[in-house]
Amino acid sequence: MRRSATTATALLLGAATLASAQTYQRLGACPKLGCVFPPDQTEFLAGQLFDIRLEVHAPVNGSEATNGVPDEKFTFCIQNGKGPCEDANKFFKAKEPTLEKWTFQYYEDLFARDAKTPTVVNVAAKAYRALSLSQPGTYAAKLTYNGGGQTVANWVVRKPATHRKAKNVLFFIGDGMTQAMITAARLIAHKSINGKYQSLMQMDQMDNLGHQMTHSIDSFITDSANSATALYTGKKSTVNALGVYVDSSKTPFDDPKVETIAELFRRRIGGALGIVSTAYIADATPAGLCSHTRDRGQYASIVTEYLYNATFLNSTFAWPTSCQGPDVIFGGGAEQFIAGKGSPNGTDFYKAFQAQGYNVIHNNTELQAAGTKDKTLGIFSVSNMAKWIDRNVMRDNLKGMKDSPTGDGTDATDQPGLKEMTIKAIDILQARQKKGKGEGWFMMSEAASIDKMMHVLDYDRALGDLLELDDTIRASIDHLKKIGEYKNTLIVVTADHGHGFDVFGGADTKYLAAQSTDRKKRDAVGVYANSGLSGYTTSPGSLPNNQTGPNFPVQWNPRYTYAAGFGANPDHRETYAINTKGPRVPATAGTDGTYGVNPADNQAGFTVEGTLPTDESQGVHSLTDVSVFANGPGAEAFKGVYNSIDIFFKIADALALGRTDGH
Ligand SMILES: *[C@@H]1O[C@H](CO)[C@@H](O)[C@H](O)[C@H]1NC(C)=O
Ligand SMILES: *[C@@H]1O[C@H](CO)[C@@H](O)[C@H](O)[C@H]1NC(C)=O
Ligand SMILES: *[C@@H]1O[C@H](CO)[C@@H](O)[C@H](O)[C@H]1NC(C)=O
Ligand SMILES: *[C@@H]1O[C@H](CO)[C@@H](O)[C@H](O)[C@H]1NC(C)=O
Ligand SMILES: *[C@@H]1O[C@H](CO)[C@@H](O)[C@H](O)[C@H]1NC(C)=O
Ligand SMILES: CC(=O)N[C@H]1CO[C@H](CO)[C@@H](O)[C@@H]1O
Ligand SMILES: [Zn+2]
Repeated sequence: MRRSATTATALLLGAATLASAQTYQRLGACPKLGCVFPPDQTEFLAGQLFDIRLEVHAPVNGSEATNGVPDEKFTFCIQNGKGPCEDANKFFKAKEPTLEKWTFQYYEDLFARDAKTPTVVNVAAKAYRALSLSQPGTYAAKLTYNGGGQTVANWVVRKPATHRKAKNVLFFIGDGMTQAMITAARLIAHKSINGKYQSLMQMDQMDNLGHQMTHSIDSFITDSANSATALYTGKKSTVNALGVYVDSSKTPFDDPKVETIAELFRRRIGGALGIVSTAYIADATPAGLCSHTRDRGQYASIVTEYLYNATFLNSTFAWPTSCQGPDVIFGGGAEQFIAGKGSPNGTDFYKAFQAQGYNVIHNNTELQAAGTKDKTLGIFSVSNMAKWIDRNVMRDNLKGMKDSPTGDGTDATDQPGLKEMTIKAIDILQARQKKGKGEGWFMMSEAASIDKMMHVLDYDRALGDLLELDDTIRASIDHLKKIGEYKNTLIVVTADHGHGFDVFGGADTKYLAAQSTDRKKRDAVGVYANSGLSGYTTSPGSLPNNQTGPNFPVQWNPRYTYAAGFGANPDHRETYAINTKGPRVPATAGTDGTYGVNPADNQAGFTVEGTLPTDESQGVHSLTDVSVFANGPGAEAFKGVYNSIDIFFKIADALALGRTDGH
């Protein structure tokens, strides 16, 4: 999908054309020695705030070697349509930014990595902060350097919707969820007679269906951070980046920012904002709504940005927009709040939230009892929250985790599920929204462990959490109908990327366990005619609390299970039976530090050789497009095949967040 950034090919740079298809890049989205961020192909919502970063690179050695002295006298102008290219300071009424200089290193390829010969690059750079373009149209941002070399970024400001269709937006993200997983979940949770399902998933029954392409800006596989950036800002970015483009400087906080849908909703409408996730709350998918850093691992900064803003973190990088303290934050991740752990400055960050007027709660009992008047922070566990299967079917697995969100070392045995969190969040947002112009709310609700359990090849737990997401969507629709808000609410359900998971047959787990060789164990797999029928929907199983239907399996460990595989896996063993002792650990590190079969995992199974580099302990994301389902006002726009960034524009248009007066 990438196009060369310029029409006037760099005569002066001659041989310095770098293939961008390689493993390592000098700087993503900057194929030439002059870099403009936002780069070529960027699209903006009218009035959306963004920073600009300009860099001129002078490699000291390697295949693009120069004299090593970056041009500090580069110029930058903006052309609107067919008009003249106006100096950027004048165009944006900005003052001349200060020149910055730094040096970075990168490996050109795997040979250079093995030989430990990095290429060294000297950089001259400038940054403009918090600009916006309010007039729809085309723009060419032109960086001229090295005596005539040019990098051109073609930008488009889309024509915004002027009429607000949706009062509320409920945005569900099934992290890592693919159609193959939805199909598998349907198979185990919904009864079928002679090939016909007797009930369907809620996702199967949505009004509009689309597909979105999840690629990163500079690689074709994405992670949850840069796909969150695409979904929430309408801008592609780089792996690990939240609400920024990635520049080459060292600090993870000075990268050029872009305004998110949550910030726009707060700034433009002033509506109520909710963030719900079953992950630790500083994880990428929730963090992407309010954070601006190229390193998703900056957890303390991420929770600080929930409460305050990016300017609070470093006033040098002025950013006049923020989530303004969301009305609801529910999830795991107590380690970023408990004093002395990973909290900001090691302080008690629960107290910091309380000081800003938050009601702070820690378990499902408190969640159910909570009023709807106050801003509410619900942190229900250390790290990721417990999986649906362990909360509902195999509750013994909650014991001994020592993951109480209070940090007292006890077990978090009273955790709410995604459904309980989402319904309570709706009630709080509903109560806290303003009257008149500022009415309405925006909520993102994430089923995080579809992804987390697919990573560890624990397919059952991933599908359990997928079914919980489906149950949450169903319950949310019912609840919105009950409170009279269904017709006012745009509901969008999608994923941020996929995993290479699919079901290819059935397995006789009893026969498999009884065989003594790997090759004979594989005989237990039934393909085509021998795949059989779903053993999960027919009779109750032998585990406690196993009657978990409707819309869930009535048993999780039938003799005849589904046989599933993964497109990208470490060495591991398969039994095709559920892990009854809690989430799976498929591979562990050997004495040389590389990953192989975990000796304790699936001991009755056969070995499947890995397809990934041996430093990967888990499965990884895959290329597939992911589905989008939508109901409610503005939902028709979600039909068809489009890019991840279009989701941002479709939601922004349903809320009429684009403004041509620039304010
Ligand atoms: C570039 O120079 C640095 C510093 O002298 C050196 O460590 C590195 O190996 C060189 N890289 C290449 C590709 O020659
Ligand atoms: C803010 O950023 C500037 C520029 O990178 C840096 O010099 C300064 O130390 C930062 N301040 C804090 C408090 O991190
Ligand atoms: C950032 O948060 C601080 C602390 O609440 C506040 O004083 C400041 O005005 C905020 N700045 C912006 C630009 O929102
Ligand atoms: C951390 O401490 C520094 C220095 O005391 C202070 O400027 C900063 O605001 C604190 N950050 C948070 C998130 O409390
Ligand atoms: C829920 O949290 C409250 C307050 O921390 C505590 O008193 C109560 O015992 C907890 N309930 C359960 C069931 O864990
Ligand atoms: C709680 C529950 O429903 N347990 C059932 C699980 O399945 C066994 C075997 O069918 C039943 O005996 C239990 O009552
Ligand atoms: Zn993932």
